[in-house]
Amino acid sequence: MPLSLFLLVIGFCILNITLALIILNKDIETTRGMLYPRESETREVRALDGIWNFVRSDEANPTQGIRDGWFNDDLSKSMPTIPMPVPASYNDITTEQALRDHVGTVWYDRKFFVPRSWGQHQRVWLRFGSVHYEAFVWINGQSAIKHEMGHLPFETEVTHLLKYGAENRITVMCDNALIQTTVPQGKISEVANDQGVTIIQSYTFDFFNYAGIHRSVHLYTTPKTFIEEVEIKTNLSEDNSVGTVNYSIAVNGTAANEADNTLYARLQLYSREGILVANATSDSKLLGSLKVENVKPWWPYLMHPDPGYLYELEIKLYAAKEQLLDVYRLSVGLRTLSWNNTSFLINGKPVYFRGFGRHEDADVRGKGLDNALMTRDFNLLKWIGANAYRTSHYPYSEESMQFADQHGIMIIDECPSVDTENFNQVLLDKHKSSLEQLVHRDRNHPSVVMWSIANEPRTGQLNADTYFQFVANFTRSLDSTRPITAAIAVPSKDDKAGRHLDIISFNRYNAWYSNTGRLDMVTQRVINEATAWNYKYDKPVIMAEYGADTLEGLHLQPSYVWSEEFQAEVFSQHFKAFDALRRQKWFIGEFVWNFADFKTAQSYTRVGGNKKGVFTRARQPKAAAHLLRQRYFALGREMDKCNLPSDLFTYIADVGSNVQHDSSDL
Ligand code: GCB
Repeated sequence: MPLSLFLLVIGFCILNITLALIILNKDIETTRGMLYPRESETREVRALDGIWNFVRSDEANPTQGIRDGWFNDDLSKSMPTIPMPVPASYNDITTEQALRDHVGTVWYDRKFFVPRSWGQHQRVWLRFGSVHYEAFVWINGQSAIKHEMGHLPFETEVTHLLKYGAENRITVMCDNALIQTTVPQGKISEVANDQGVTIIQSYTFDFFNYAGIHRSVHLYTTPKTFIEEVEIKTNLSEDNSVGTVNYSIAVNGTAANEADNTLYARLQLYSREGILVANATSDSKLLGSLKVENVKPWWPYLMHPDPGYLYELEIKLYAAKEQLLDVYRLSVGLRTLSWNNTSFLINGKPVYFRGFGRHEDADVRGKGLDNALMTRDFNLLKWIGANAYRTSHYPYSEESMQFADQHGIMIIDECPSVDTENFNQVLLDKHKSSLEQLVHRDRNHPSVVMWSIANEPRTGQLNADTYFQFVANFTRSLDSTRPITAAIAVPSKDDKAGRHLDIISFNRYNAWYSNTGRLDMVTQRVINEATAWNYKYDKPVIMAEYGADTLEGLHLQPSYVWSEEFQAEVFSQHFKAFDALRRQKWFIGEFVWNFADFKTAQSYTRVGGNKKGVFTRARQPKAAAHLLRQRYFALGREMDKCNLPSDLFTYIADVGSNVQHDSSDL
């Protein structure tokens, strides 16, 4: 190569590296408050869920409602409204394609009464469980709060905006547009159609961009000076017999600003049976710890006969002279997490994850919180013997996190970064903010055992290294008690992010996206890829996604892609690989894609959505569910000596011990 060309190449490389370094690790705004709304002696909670009024804006004129001040009066005075349930995604509620595929802003409003009593000696807060993607909120025509980012809660004080003993109006504008600097990213373009031009939202992620007020809206009261934040960290003695609950409390209110140390907290910890097991009085910094003798640790499902054991922590905030200000209660599970380059341990015991990637998704309600569906899903998780799931590809409802705590289901808690590419400063700041909001919301859940900082980011790109170094280290600075992972799909040789993670997760679809239909090209490839990841980074490895689209009711023998037989056989070929890998201690988990069928954008590769579910969208098992159930319980039996359900194997024939299928086979 001539010298001038060589210098040019070197110059180009330096320029690229410099550009990569231009991403700065800036400080971001931190969340305050946001404790889950709970009633107590000092607090009242009221849900504003129900049927709201709804308007879809003109796509070509998304800011019309702001310019025309639709929030100043009832929406129905500005535009014809339709009824819209809250919580729910709005997309599938009507029969109109225009609403299903709408891009841009929509409006909601409703009226509500605030009791006269709320106007005295207390403060009132408005809290949204989540609105996707961006929300603007007015109370009685006055701006209350604005929040960007789906799947995460936000709240504001509305004491001064409310009319007490009178009717009030809440108005919400929600914008679902995703661009290159939103999390997740998308693209908006104008495309010619038969009527002229239309606006198209495109995105690379594989789930429908459901939007609207997805989770509950609450009004709640607090005293003037109140418990604003609680952070819990737990520990166990080496023999798991003595537990410690370290707490730190933050207070909001005038009394907190007085530098006279008059505030303190009394904490009481109750067992599940309601017996007081520990108590403490905080110092004036509202920090301290509780010691629990003969502790019952929090264990994952099937790892212990009494999984998901939770204590109740009662926190009472006092001012001088024993004046009780506020009471807040929360569930606490005591457990330890540790990890090294071969394993992940809970309470000192190595964990093998057997679970799912999931979605919050259902017919009609989309991503709207639905308690019936959530309860059914947890029953199915337990029926199938899973001990974990990843909240692919965004934070799930707070109610489901509480369920996971109670049932001992381990959560890999994922932020909304999916298919991230074109790394830039604005994106980095928002990505970090999504993790800050997530860690703040979920840090006290014993079920959360790992943070997932992204799904399938384009980690082969040049500045992925710097970008993920910042994201991973930032997450670690927020919580050093849990390991960090990301689900990666680039080949291990191209990846630049893994070195910043604690645990490597990879997604791969052998016999589906590669070598379609070839069941003989699965097992060795999975072994090779997992081994390559471990070899490159010397860290524990999880297969975070594998699977095959399966049309319920399609049966083909010999098995053929899309049939129920094929899904079962793809799983089985993976099981062989997982068992070979399990003998290498660093392989620590298998997650099927997906728990249930779910809706996606329209595509010729998707028949009514992604059909890789082990359960149908109506939450009924496909054939592979029964196979997976036998494996998950077999693993639980082998590793943790769990009991097997009596209906795990169906009676076949009394023809002697050679063909007997029961627990003695496992
Ligand atoms: C993936 C993605 C997931 C998709 C899945 C699929 O790798 O992480 O979001 O749904 O593949 O089925 O294509």
